[in-house]
Amino acid sequence: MKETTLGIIKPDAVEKKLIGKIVSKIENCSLTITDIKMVYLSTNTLDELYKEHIGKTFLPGLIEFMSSGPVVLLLLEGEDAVKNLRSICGDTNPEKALPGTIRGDFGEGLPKNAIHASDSQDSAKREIHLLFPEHQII
Ligand code: 3AN
Repeated sequence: MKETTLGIIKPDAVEKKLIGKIVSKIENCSLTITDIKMVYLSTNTLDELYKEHIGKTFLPGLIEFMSSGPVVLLLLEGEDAVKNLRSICGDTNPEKALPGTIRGDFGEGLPKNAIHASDSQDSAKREIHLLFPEHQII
């Protein structure tokens, strides 16, 4: 089924000039970029983005890292886009991610794992609403 999903190239990968290589991997797995922008995410926006992780010990460090530099937001479309993007990202933990995946090739550890990918259609809808408000149907 054709879906839309969201990817975020994280500050570690932006700093290491990996945007091009990551975008290439994404485009090579049949996902189409329908919008892209570089932004700084505020702690307020990150609180909302990561609200499912409230109470987890890693959340403050994750928010500090995600607000430490620019990120690249990717709006992506394609067949089974959510699953497809998660699969090219690889395991959350770069040490467990397979070679060839974005996290396997470019992740440093946690939370510096190069990319965020929505984990379901519902999450994608919520995250796109938050980060690409200009795409809402009015
Ligand atoms: P995923 O991003 O693969 O869906 P989640 O939702 O479990 O994984 O975690 C969200 C983000 O939180 C991860 N991308 C990672 O940056 C960070 N994270 C997850 N587990 C840890 C951990 N144990 N220590 C530090 N950061 C973590």
